[in-house]
Amino acid sequence: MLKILGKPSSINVRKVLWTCVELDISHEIEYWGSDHRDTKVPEFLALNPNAMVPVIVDDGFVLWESNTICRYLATSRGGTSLLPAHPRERACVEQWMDWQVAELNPSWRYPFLSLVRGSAEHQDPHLLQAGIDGWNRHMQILETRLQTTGAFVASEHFTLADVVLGLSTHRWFMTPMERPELPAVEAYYDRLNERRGFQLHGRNGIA
Ligand SMILES: N[C@@H](CCC(=O)N[C@@H](CS)C(=O)NCC(=O)O)C(=O)O
Repeated sequence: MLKILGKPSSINVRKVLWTCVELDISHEIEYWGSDHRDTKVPEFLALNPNAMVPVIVDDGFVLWESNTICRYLATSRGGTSLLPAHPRERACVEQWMDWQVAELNPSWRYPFLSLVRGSAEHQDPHLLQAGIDGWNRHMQILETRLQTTGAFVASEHFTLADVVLGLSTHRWFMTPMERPELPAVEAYYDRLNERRGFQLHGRNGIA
């Protein structure tokens, strides 16, 4: 059975858990990460030298990096609706997944650590405001995209891009800060709530 090492409170682990629901993949969770087992021990570092969750072990095959894991699960379990086979359709899904990890994710770091985690090192008001403005600017890019597709991020169909960006959208709504009105993002957030995986691992009260 697929083993997932991580904790359900981690946004990156939740990408994998939601993907498992979409693909109906049986799995077990081994609890690792802060508040659980320390990832900086040799046993874990042998699996992921970055000491981060999630990691999966699939019949002896070890993999880390949440977006890569989601893509692997889709390709190994026939999930072509989540990750299309057509090169251009697939590239579009991957583009938005990469945008999430490379652009959107770094933009929320300061405000998230400050306002949700209450980190003492992230309480400078100017840096906080700059962080909020940057995060909101990135969400405006998502708004414009969703206005174009009218439904989901890559196309009118739900894909892996919506797993990673749905969780990011949830974090944006859950963080206590000033947000611009983004009607297409709001409608998207409600549309995602029709999916069981999002109800279980996304919009469940955890930022
Ligand atoms: N780029 C990695 C980032 C993973 C990551 O940041 N994981 C965090 C939890 S969300 C972590 O392992 N933190 C250390 C810990 O919890 O011990 C991925 O997407 O898988």
